[in-house]
Amino acid sequence: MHKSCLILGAPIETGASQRGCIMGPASLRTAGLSDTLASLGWQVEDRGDVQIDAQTPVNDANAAVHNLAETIAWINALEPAAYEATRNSDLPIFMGGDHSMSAGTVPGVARVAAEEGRPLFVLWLDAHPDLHTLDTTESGNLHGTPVAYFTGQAGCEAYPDLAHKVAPENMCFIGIRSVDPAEEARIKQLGMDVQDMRAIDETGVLVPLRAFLDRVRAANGRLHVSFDVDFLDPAIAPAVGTTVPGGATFREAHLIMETLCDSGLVGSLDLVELNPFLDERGRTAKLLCDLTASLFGRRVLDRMTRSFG
Ligand code: Z70
Ligand code: MN
Ligand code: MN
Ligand code: MN
Repeated sequence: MHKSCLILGAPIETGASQRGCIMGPASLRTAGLSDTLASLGWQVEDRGDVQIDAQTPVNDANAAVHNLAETIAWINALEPAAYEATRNSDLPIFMGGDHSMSAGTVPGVARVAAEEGRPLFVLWLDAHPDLHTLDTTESGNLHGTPVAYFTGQAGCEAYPDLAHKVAPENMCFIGIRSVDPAEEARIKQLGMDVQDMRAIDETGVLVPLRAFLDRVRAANGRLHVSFDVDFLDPAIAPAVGTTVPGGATFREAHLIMETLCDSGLVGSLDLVELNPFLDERGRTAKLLCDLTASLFGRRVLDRMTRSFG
């Protein structure tokens, strides 16, 4: 039996500081994401882009917050879409769109996990922890808020009610190198597993990743991976509005995806923050496709072929 992958687009850009992420799903399609995964033996179906309903105007006490009504409409549309795609395929892909998308996709996946009676774990590959509440964000860019929302932090009440939270101790962040003071306070308060770039330089990516995967396996957990393009070094992935120097290398990123594949634990994937308006001849979109291929089983050499012993 071939494993199945449903693909959904979420052309949302109102959470980011710059426009352009609306073209993210189209760019990943042009780069050949579906065919790439099909060539690896997956049964792939692209269900097109999720649509949002009419928005109800809403104001937040924090005047910096902008595009809240549209973000709420996206959360309301994406939670059921992500739930259905996760129920109905082995490893759905949610193509953003900016990272506010995950305020909809992660709660949808959390509903599946709750129905299975399994805990949901989330691996957040990002330069940023996206841990602002609607009260603490200074930029008002709502792509900085999804983690605070889906872990149930006070200060996100203007967002839709949350039926299934992600436990803060079930998160792991890798690649972090831009943290605002309110986010750092939150990380300490919640005791979250945050691997900043210094930690990666000291141990390599596999030490914290394997420790996290062991925790997921021991708990019989479901694992969601949220991949922000700015996790990568801007030199290899220029198509992102918020470049931060010192990101993950090509080899670190592939090694993470290969290790995730080997674990057999990943049940859903976000690909977010791709801004094709800033890309160079499609190279960032192609790189995202190739990294996804590593997660879906592509190998330089099959390890069985290579070993002689
Ligand atoms: C900053 C803010 C952010 C993503 C940038 C940056 C947030 N902490 N998130 N790119 N994905 O504006 O709140
Ligand atoms: Mn992010
Ligand atoms: Mn980021
Ligand atoms: Mn508020």
